[in-house]
Amino acid sequence: MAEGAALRAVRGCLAAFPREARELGWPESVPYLDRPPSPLEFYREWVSPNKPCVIRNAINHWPALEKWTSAYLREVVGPKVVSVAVTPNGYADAVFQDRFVMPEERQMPFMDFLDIVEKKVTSPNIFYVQKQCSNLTEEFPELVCDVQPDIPWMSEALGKKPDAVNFWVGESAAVTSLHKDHYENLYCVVSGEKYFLLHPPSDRPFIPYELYQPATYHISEDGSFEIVDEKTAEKVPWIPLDPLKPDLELYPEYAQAKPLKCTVKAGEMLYLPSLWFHHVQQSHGCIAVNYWYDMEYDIKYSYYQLLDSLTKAVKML
Ligand SMILES: O=C(O)CCC(=O)C(=O)O
Repeated sequence: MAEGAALRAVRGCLAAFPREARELGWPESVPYLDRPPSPLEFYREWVSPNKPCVIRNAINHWPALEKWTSAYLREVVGPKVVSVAVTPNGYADAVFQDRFVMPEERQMPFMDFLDIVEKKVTSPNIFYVQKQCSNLTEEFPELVCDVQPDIPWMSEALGKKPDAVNFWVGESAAVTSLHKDHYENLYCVVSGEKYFLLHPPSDRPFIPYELYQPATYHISEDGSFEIVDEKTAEKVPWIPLDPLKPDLELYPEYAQAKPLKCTVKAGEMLYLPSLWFHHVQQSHGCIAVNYWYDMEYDIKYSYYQLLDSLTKAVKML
């Protein structure tokens, strides 16, 4: 076969693969479970087939659901200085002006952050408690007793404890741009709502990735933001596309991708499987805790790597 024909054949396979995978295995919408599963059931039905679901009645017993009012949070962690991501536009860790731009990580008393979220103080900027290195246990240990250190049926199913337990509190304008990671993610909403847009890993051929110079927002004396390059850091592969208003002229393949959308309400938990692309928004002041369990680097991971490499290779030609 001539090289051109071989390339067309590979392109055709890559274009057909997401649809075939969807027909074989992915749901049209994210299913709900009415109770937490047994470890075996969870592994068999959801983790192993890499399928998302929303689980109800799994965290009803958490004191956090009742306790985490503004008054309680102010009393318990109010004066404490914590890390808050600040951006001019709500996008922390996202592509902007041809850079991968990270937020200013501002150290501020948690109650000053709450004043901004509750609009007692006005700010033109967008604030999000979203530091992901297990910030619940590292920065908010006072709150750990109101949730669980891990999710027992998940820890048993996977035979390990979570790598990180993260605490998220944000303004409605704070957006997490489309990305994927290597965690089996149990995402629990304590108050408010989270809005997820998801793509299965098999949609990779339709999702653009580019390499970007990393940079960070720095606030200037006059309060405006400048974007400062992290000159010594390596380029970061990231998705430039906004799935809420995709530029289909630039990224025509994305027209064929079919995102799943789901709302996770207070008291519910989303199982967001490893390698799934996700874009996340929230209702104003939403509070959430999530558990990141490292994925198994098994054959599923290898197949994804192959799909990723083939997608990149055909783009180079
Ligand atoms: O809640 C968010 O804003 C983002 C969560 C997320 O991306 C993650 O846990 O991987």
